[in-house]
Amino acid sequence: MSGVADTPVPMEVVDLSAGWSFKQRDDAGENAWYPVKKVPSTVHQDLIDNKKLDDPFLGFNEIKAEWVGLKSWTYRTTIANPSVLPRGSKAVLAFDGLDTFAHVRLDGKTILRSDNMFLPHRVDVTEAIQSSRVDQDHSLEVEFEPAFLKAREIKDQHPEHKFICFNGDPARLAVRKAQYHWGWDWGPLLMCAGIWRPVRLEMYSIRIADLRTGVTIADDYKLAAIQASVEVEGLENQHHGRIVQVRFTVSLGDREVFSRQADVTPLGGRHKATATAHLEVSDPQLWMPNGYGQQPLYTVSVTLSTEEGTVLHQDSRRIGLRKVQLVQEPDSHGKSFYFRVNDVDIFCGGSCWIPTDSFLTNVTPEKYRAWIELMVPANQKMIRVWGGGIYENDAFYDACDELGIMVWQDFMFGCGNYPCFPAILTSIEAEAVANVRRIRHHPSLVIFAGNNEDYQVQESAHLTYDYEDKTEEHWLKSDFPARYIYESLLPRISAAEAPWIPYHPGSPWGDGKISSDPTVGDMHQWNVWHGTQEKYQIFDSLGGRFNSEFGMEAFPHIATIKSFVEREEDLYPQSHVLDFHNKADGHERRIATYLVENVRTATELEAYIHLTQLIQCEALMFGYRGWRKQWGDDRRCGGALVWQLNDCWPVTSWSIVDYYLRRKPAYYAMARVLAPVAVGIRRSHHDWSVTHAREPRTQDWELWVVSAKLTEITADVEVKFVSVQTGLEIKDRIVKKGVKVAPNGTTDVLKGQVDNVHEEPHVLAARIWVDGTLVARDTDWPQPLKYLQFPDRNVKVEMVGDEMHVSAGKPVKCLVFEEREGCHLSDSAIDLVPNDQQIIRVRGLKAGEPPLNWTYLGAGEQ
Ligand code: BMA
Repeated sequence: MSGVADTPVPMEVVDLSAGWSFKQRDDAGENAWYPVKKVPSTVHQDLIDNKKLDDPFLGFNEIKAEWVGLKSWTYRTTIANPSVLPRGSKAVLAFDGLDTFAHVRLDGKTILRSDNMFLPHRVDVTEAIQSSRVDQDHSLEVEFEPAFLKAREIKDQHPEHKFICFNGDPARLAVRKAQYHWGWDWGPLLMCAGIWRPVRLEMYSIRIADLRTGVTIADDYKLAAIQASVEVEGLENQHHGRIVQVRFTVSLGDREVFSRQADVTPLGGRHKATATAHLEVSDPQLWMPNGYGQQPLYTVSVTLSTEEGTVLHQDSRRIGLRKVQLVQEPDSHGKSFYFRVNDVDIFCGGSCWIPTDSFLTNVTPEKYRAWIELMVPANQKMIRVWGGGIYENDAFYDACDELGIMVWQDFMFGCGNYPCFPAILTSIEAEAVANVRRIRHHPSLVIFAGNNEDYQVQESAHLTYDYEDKTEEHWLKSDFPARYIYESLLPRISAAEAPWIPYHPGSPWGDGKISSDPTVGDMHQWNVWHGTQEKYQIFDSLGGRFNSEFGMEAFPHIATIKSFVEREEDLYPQSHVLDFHNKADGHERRIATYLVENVRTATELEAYIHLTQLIQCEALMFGYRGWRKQWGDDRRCGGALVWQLNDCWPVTSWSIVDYYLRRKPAYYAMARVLAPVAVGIRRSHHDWSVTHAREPRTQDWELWVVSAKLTEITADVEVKFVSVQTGLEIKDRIVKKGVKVAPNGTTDVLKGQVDNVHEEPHVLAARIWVDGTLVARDTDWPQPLKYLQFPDRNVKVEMVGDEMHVSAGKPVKCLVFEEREGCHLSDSAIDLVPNDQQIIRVRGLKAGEPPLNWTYLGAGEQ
């Protein structure tokens, strides 16, 4: 290495994404190496690209891919020798993520061994770079050992621990790697390995190692203060007494709104220093969630430069100015659990998120954006990053910031009793610090939760837990040691690194009570589908203070099914390959149960898809609609997050949008009940399938309006009573004008009775107008739907420009339009009653293309 410079020089970054090849570690010879398109990558995709592996998403190929996860793999590249590494400068290899048991060698010498996928690494390689000749390139090699086998080895080394879990091999608990790689009840077992996040070589004399931005907003919202601080590495490399200048700026778009110079103060040791600044934004433009305002994003930048103005390093964070509170206060229902943003209470209707591909490196920033964009018109406010996946990519949080989707972030522990041996605790601590630091500035991030369902595992396996025992030593020695992680380690880290983000020990967590306690904390309500398999019509009565999981499976789109079914003859609902692409315990029974309880079932595939999707639609509607109503009852329910928004491969699961981003009908049903102003109508439930159940003589019904508006609105409301058989109104409609609708709450408007003895089966059809505009509808049907007849519905769908005008002569349940590639519908999965034409806007339908197909419940009946 030659070239000596004694003035500090700007940081230089060499991207190391190209020039890689890989091989099975034990294969010898140059022929064993195959090219890698680009790093980050995963070994499965690299094998597919080289035609050494059939696409594991097709048919039964997942099984054929098993060997990949049982082998060791080596990746290599060369790094061109940098021409100049100035005196006093450093060379660092930065690995943002290695999956998982990695052994890294530079020029044949070990420079790093790592065993935590979630941990970034920085390795000082100055000596190796400096000691080489100018014309000598460097070889970089990363070898991955099979995590599946390593996990079992580590597990065996810890007989003192009870490895218990739901989903996957219990050995997964011993390894810090995305837990869903071990297979989940919606995902294949594909044990990835590889350089899954960027790698680069950095050369610098001085660097911003961390930038922290804590925002506080004055009570009157006239001023936002940003407490900004940086950690500076390499201050000792200043040459000839040159003073490094630190400058902070805040800008909005191109406009700089504040700037400040700061001094660097050494931090004890020789290598670290800090600089802090108090930055101010007057008349701040506030960041608000989707539907409540805009999402202005300010940039806080920091520049290190020499006295002469040479910029040595720059870094920035894009932030939002907002205040977030998790309101947990004693109230008439127990203890509240809801979010308040800039003093506005927000009902968090939204979704849970799983890693959106089995092969994480295939998810582009555009794809992240497309996923989050789906949530916006669907009136969703929150997404929960579930603990069995990953701390998501920056692009995910960026999209949430830009679109106003609040993020609930679990730490990466899921459905298990995690061990706490010293090495894993050290690793978890480093992982938590690194990831909290990486994502804490995102305004969308509103809560950290310690884990997913680990307290439920503890409860079901009767592991030691005494809430009153606050001695951490006892926790660590108990058979539920991870309590230490969730109640001591992680809260400490989040308080130190991101005190502005509320921390919650688990999802769910009952604050010392059982995690399913409905009076406190959040809750996962799985007694519809799993558990006691209740009827979904009573979802609202099963909720807690915040329902962070609940769901119902539905088949994906027919095109998605056809993407993995290789033989025409397997295109029937119960075929082996369709069952294989459903990983949920007892799925045949459960789908069948909910179908036979509610609808006349079918055997033809497309009809069956529609039925399962209709059931999902109904189930989620019953959940969200009822829980949103409770929001107005002293915030009895603070939010509901469906399990799950997305899929990681083509599968039948609880997702509301499938792997190829094709919406299932439930997506639309949710959007309707989460609309800013929505009307709800329902008759009381009767359980028709309990022994000797008779239809009750009468059923009460009620009509209410929910509003997310922050001021009172005046509305007109109407209810019609429409015979299912004839389509005629069986009694006088009720119209109520000038209803005062409470802001950000629920208003009860009408009540009545259905007389099952003297009245024929009929639909309660409600509509609401605000300022003369029809804003929402709801219909309530006699249950179960299977007892109803649907002949001669006389459905008409007329294309008028880019609108579909839809009407029917008799009540129609769940009219679903085809989801065609490239088309966006303003609504689907609608119910219709006579004399109430509905208009659906279609975006993306090209001229000359045939109109969209559609179907509805009982469409085939004569
Ligand atoms: C929840 C989740 C997942 C699981 C889902 C469906 O408990 O946390 O672990 O996939 O249920 O069973």
